[in-house]
Amino acid sequence: MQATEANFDGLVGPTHNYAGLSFGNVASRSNEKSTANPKAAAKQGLRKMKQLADLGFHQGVLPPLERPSIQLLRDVGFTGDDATVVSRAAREAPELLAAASSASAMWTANAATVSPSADTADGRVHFTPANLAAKLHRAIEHGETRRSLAAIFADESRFCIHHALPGTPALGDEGAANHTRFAREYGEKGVEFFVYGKSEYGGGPQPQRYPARQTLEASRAVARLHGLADEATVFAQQSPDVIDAGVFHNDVIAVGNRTTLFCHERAFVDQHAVYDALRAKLDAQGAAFTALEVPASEVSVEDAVSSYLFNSQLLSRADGRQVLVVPQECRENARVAAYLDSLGGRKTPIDEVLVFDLRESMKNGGGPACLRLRVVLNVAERAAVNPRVWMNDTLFTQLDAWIDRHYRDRLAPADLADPKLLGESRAALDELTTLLGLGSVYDFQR
Ligand code: SUG
Repeated sequence: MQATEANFDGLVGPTHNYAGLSFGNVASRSNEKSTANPKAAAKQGLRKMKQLADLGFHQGVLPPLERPSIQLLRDVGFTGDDATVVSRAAREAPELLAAASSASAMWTANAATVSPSADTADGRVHFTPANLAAKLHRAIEHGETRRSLAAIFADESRFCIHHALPGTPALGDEGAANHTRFAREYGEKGVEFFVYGKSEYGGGPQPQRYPARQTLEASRAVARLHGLADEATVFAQQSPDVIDAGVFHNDVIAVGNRTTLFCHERAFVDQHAVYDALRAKLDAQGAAFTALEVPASEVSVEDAVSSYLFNSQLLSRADGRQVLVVPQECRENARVAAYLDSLGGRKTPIDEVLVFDLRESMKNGGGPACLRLRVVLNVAERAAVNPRVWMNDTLFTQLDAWIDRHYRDRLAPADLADPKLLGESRAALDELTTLLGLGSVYDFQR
């Protein structure tokens, strides 16, 4: 059946800030305590959505979560009315208030792993919200994420939204950031590629400096839940050295689309065996796999981490040409810019490069690919999605004005103690649920 890929970007929430919460994510740590601009962040993300929608791509929006999370603060023992909870947390445990206030749900590549209906045993699109167990500020996302997904993909005859895996280190799951789906055509049966940082029970190499957030055991669990066939899955380990160099998710070192894998030469353990496995399984589906590998002699792992070259979106236009969507940091790194400029002269599957300013998100380690969740949908499934979340001229104008009404243009870590932020954020989200037709997805609305 005819299908296309839709990208659902996370709308940046009103509490976007730099709290340095992600050890192992170089940008997050190096920008800790700098002052953020939530308004600019939300507009940068919105402009990417609009421009891609204008180019003819199916583009949806996922809402921010309720932050600060009063639920988290109550769960760790703060009591009183909501304003008292925030002010006590600010005084007694500012690090917990920072975790409760993170707008990290904007990186929807970590919202869930998604398998298209052509791949699953029951013919539905399967979603498993990621438990994000590695970091407190992210481990509190999945329950609310599941509610938003259920409000958007509500038709249970077409969509199956699982619960997150148990949130424990053995089953650490970071969602689609470590998952790529290959297929000749989106609507045909494909091969799902799961990349893990370590195996909890199977031994093998592990990073020494920074944590591996995704386990093989979690990846296998998601494949089982989604009813994926063994002959249509490949599991590969990320190189521990690159995790130690700041590649905290596979989507910082590799991106795939249809039959193309674009990656660094040091992305995986036993990289050529990984290509062989993908090639063989795609070949069995009648699809020809291509790896476009970037050598360290042209772009080092450090260049990849600072520029986010591979945290790009590789998108197929209707005419089959592939577009690479990169952050502007790629133009600011001379070697990466030279590599991108050379693409035209080489025979590669990338036909065009589009550059976006996503500076506010990038400073927390979130590039174009982090900001989007890919959902392959056939025509009937697309028609079953909550229609209000599709990006178009009207929604763009409404959201742009909504941001102007509700967002601050400065947010420093000390401002998280400001009790007014909670009310501002709730007012914004309350209006947003009406705009997007989401019903009462937030705790404060129930
Ligand atoms: O989980 N940064 C996020 C970035 C996620 C990027 N996603 C993908 N690669 N798909 C993270 O490390 C930083 C928040 C702070 O420090 O304030 C943060 O959570």
